[in-house]
Amino acid sequence: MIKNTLLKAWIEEIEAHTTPKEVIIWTGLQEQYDDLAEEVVACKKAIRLNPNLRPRSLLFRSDPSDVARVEKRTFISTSKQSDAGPTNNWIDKEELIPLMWNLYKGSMKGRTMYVIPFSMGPIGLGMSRIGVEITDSPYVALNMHIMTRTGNKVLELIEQGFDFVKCLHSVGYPLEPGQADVEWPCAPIENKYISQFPEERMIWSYGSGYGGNALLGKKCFALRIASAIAKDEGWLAEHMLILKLISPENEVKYLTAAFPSACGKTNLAMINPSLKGWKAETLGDDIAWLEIKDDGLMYAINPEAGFFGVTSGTSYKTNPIAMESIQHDTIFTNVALTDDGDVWWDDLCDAPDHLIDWHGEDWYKGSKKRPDHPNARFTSPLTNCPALAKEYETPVPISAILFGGRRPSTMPLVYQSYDFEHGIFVGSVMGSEVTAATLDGSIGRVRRDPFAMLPFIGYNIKDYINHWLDMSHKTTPEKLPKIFFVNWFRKENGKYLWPGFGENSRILKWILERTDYQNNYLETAIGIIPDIKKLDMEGLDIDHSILNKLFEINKEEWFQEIESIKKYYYEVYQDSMPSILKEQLSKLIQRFS
Ligand code: SAT
Ligand code: MN
Repeated sequence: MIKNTLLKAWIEEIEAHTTPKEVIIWTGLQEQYDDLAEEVVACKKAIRLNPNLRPRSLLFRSDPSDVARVEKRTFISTSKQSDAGPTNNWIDKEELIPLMWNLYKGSMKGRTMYVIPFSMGPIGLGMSRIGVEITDSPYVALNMHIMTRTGNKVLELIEQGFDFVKCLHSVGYPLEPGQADVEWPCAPIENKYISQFPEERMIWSYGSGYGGNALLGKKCFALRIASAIAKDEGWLAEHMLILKLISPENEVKYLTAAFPSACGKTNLAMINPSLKGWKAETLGDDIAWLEIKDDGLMYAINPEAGFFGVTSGTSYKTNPIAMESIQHDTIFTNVALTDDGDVWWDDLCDAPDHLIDWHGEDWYKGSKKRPDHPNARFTSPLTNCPALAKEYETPVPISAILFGGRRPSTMPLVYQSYDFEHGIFVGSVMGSEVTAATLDGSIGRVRRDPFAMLPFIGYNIKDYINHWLDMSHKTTPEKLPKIFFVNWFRKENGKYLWPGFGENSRILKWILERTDYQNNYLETAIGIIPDIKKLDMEGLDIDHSILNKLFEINKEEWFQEIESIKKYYYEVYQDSMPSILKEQLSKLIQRFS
């Protein structure tokens, strides 16, 4: 029995309005998870994978229209549009609340309503925050169980009076009496709404059952709502991995990194260093909450309890640690099914002769169609990861923050910002280049994704930039993490110049040396780069001329980059560009003259 009057009243209100056939309070006990897994298999919403090959694991196949986050149906809803800013879709909350409330009317008819208390971050930790997700999707309940800490222990905190974020989710597919359910219920695109109400600290999601649209602890809470809370409370909610590095001398350092999608964030989170004697461990692959503590250092925790990773491109060659993390107790979505009841996806290994594709149809080798969806996913607990750092539930001090992007030209393999403010500038213009392969060598258009947060900042981006600046004033410069930009993707004649993956440890080593102010560096117009002669390239067969190209700072390219930045800044900020960006841009231009 729930005693907290706020929670009790909210559950009753939602039940009365959405009219589910029953209400289940999520206990977080493994037994409840196992029973629900049984149930979804029995009613053919999921397939149990071969327990000998993939113990306690499930495969779900989504509706073909419900395969990813839908940014154009994602809203920041406030009273004033200026609070959502130029980069968010905004709807006046006076308009959106009645509109969505109407959609929710009877929307859970014929379904079970799950009430899932969850904690983002270890239960009871000062940096953690609590939410309650009400959902009519068993897929969401199962995934939330893995991705967050759920159940009774969280409920106890709510009973003690802890605040919680109200997260309401419905797939938007009510069942009339006698109506058969479909494998993956969802609503048509024009009825999908992924709405954040930062003023109310509330999330309403309707019409989609997939990933970031439906697992409301993830992008909706831990990034959009949390970023708004963080601005008010003086911390940061960022789209960053957290990595621990251990030197041969057993010195431990931690860093975070933010990359736009498709830049190998999960691979870096699980890097296997090629440098002799170096070890890496992971603390998180997607989201970091950062806070400056009393000692003046910036600490990070991973608010999540699992990985929701893309399968495509994941293999023993590219990411053995991810492969080990999904051997058991994993939920797969939209991968292909093998004849022996295991999973398959693009790049995993040679395709077998026959598969069942993600639509549930026969697929034969040689077919032009892909059997898995490019955004197919695995959901697995952090504790599955063999390289999980033992301190993954403790805030860790961050020495370096990495930004990055896919830049075939212009950007060196690594550079360090001159100071934290310069680092904010670097974060504000990061992005990936969209180049046609034939145009290689010339500069493509850069799709900017500031701080890899473009779809995740829960408020006005101008305030976000200034909030980063405010953070830097909370401590002394030498205690702040040092900020770097990395680009593993520089090309010449269509070929990558740098091998990437485990070899990136060589660059990480330099980064850590720089956090100790070590002396192996050169100052350039764009920032600090390594003295190539002093980079640790032992055991890597790479030409000196290639290294020179990797670190080339081409004036022509940079003049174009500066023009592109000016244009981009104007598009976003118009005439109210944050002054820190204005200053940093003119400093960059000055350093080139
Ligand atoms: O679907 S999620 O938003 O959780 C994953 C992603 O798009 O990065
Ligand atoms: Mn992400």
